[in-house]
Amino acid sequence: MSAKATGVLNKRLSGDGYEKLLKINNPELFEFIEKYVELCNPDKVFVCADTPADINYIRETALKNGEENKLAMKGHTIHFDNYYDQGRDKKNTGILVPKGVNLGEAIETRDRDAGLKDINEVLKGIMRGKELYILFFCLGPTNSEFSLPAVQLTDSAYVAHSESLLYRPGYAEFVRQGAKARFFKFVHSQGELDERKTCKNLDKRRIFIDLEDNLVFSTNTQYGGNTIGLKKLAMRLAINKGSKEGWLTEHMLVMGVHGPKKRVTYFLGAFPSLCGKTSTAMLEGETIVGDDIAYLRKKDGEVRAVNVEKGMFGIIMGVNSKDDPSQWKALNNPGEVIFSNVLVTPEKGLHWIGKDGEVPPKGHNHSGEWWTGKKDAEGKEIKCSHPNARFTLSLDTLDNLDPKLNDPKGVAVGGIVYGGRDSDTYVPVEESFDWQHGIITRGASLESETTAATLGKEGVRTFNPMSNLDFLSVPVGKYIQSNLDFAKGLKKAPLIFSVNYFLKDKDGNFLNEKTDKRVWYKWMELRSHNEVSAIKTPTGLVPKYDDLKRLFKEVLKKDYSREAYDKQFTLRVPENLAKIDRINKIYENKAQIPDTPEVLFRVLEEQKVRLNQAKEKFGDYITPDKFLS
Ligand code: SPV
Ligand code: MN
Repeated sequence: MSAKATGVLNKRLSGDGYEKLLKINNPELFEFIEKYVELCNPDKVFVCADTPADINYIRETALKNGEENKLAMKGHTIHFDNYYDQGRDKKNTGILVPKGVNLGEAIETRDRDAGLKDINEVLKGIMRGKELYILFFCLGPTNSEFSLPAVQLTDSAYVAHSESLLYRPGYAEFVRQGAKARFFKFVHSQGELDERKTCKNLDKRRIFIDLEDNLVFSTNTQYGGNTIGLKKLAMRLAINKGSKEGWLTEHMLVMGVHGPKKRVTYFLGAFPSLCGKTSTAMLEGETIVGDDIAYLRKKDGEVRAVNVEKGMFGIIMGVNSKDDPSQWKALNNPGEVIFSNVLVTPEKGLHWIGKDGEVPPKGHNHSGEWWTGKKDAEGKEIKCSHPNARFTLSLDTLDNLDPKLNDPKGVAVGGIVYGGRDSDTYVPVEESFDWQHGIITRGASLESETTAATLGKEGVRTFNPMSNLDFLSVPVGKYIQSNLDFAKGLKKAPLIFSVNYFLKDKDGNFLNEKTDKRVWYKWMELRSHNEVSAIKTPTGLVPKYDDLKRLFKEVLKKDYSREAYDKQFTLRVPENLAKIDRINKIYENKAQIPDTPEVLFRVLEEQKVRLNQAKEKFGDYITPDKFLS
């Protein structure tokens, strides 16, 4: 390391911070830290070496500085983000691209030189009067081919505390790897705070991703999706790295689905935010490995996957004792949980949209003091909690945790599931014909009606390939090609399915109950072992009525009627054709997506031909029995 770096850091690090850093022999790390300590100019710098005392310091500081407050239940704390900082800020998030690089307009970018100049201005002196926390983590299990070391600089004890729950500690890994370590870097500052300890200067909100330097900047925001570097910010760096090295970073849950004779088959699931991803990962009777982000690698002809994280930053809206028993238990017992943007009652209890019981008439929430009927500056009624309100906990507090969470080899993947908020097109569960058909007609064609997880209007159907569009750092076409190529050399590719939890009838009523999905996963598990047959339709392979009837009885103790099956599994030809037209148009737009693989158009065209043939024979709406040969 340079003499200058050691000199500056020796002077500026508090307590034994400098000694802790010296144990890591990595000049790049020192130079990085020195540069941003000098630029951001904090009053104090704390180095976290992952000891219980260090973690406790972060936890206590978040309380002391008011970013979190204690609740009645032991270990529970509450944090608020600014009223207008409640979701991922897509508008102010951009990949910094050097001149001449074209990622396509589907991906938000900024000119790299201009972006770096701008962010350096914003960061100048931003931590004056504050403490900077330096933290080390490992993305993926430690001691594994999947492990990626990462360092976070932040002036938010809340962000640091959240990360200590969500990620595996990495200080020891940095010490072990020394100068060899290639790591991701994150610099975050919440900027000035108001009296409620929420961000004041939202106009200076920036989330800039510099792929050249494996570095992400985030300023003047607190919402976890914008600030927790190792979450969605690291995804952009990992997608770029994996695309060069032949592995994938996906916005996917990882779960163990429990089949007959104690067999466990691992499934991955990609869903846009607020579309049932966490509730799927937490499905009753199954076990959770992860609920948000997975790395996928090929090993000995198999797809193996790990959860990048070890905790959960889950949506709390709708969590209730009946539908989500494991989450309910974790959120209603003593233990370390950070709640954000929910209602705190005068007794320091909690309430949120969809929780059991009555909504208390008053308390305080993300809007400050709150009462029933309160309206915001735009005249919109403020609910007791924000729809994107969250809870943060370590997965080991859950009673349904899968034992393979930290397995350095990851889990073997039997199936991949794609799902979105789709009220009128796809049937509740369907298998694709093969990997290519699945990647193209499920993953690459994924659409979803927008939700509160990102800022902006809700309920608009949007294109979201693999539910990963917000996090892509390579052109969409290239990313799809990497997904297509990933099956090369596999002994048996995982099966690819679509699910749709949001299908409605013509009157706008949901056709399924929340718990029905338990049956879909059991069916998929059996399919992945070839233990049930299926009906071939123009769009894929759908379950047979008798198999579902048996599974509904076994899993849910419910009688499943033929009428319900017919309604749910009717092939909706016009809606499917309209979807293909929409998707084709998106991929044909070269300004948006410059490099769509030709095979995508071919596979969609073949599906269109099959749909039109079926339409000629059976009409617009076709029950599955028509396809039984
Ligand atoms: C999501 O919105 O997909 C989340 C939460 O998982 S965030 O951290 O905001 O990305
Ligand atoms: Mn997510």
